[in-house]
Amino acid sequence: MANQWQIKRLAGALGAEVSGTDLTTTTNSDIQDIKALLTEHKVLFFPGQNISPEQHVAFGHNFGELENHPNLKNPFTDHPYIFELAATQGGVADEWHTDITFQEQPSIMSILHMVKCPEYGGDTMWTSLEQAYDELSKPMQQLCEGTTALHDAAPHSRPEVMAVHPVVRVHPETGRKSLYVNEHFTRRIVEMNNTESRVVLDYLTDWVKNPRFTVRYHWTPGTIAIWDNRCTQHFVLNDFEGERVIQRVTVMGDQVEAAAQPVAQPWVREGRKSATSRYDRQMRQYFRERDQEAADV
Ligand SMILES: O=C(O)CCC(=O)C(=O)O
Repeated sequence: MANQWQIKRLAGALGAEVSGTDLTTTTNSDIQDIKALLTEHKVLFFPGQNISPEQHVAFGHNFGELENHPNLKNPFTDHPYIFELAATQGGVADEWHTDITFQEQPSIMSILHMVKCPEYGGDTMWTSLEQAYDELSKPMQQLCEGTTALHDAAPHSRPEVMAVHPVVRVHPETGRKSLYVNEHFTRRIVEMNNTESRVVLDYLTDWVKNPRFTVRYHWTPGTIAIWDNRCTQHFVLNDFEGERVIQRVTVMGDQVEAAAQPVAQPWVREGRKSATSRYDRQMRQYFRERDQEAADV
């Protein structure tokens, strides 16, 4: 790398802080360096940037096409490519998640600008889904690789917006495998019955929170964070008082590549409807719509 930036690793699993940069004046070669660093560290922090919303969006365009949030509205900033979370509006993402996995093509990366920081608290944590996968036992890895999972946008009051993704995805650049289920958006392992799915999903979504897989970042105003959304989850600590405002630019997604094909057909509940079959009905709806779309083509 030709740049004289200082790179400081922040944890064993992922995360590095980069200083000596100005993200408003990046060259093509700087962008290549940032991409390489992101592949290596999965989440990068650039303190002291203070860029305007327009400069933030212009920086984001270097990495691909941008998308606005499909479901949520901004409290303050009216810009088509900026998604804003403000604490006064209840915008605290304190459940572990990979962004917008309820879409067929979830975003590949996000660029966050910390605009207004609380005096204390409000740190964000990220976890490495590659390490989470690597440290599963072989039988558990095999079980996960042969399955897919249903995700939905219920946290945004839109449970009808759904996608099915492999439980283990492959990173298109590195070939590494990630455990791709999260407690915020993942509802059901498609090939298992509801009881089995609940136990396995609870286990996996808990497993990814293992502190050994994580990094925790304490913000200062003006810091930019960039993360690879294909192999990480994140979580905000809801332990602050006062205002916390962040703005996000989101780079559009790619098709999620499976580590293996599912070992079975979707598990469909036979017999009478039951109060316990909420996600069975949701799955049926998803597959009915998908089959209908295929028939219409
Ligand atoms: O507020 C943060 O630190 C993270 C925001 C977040 O969870 C998101 O942009 O998806």
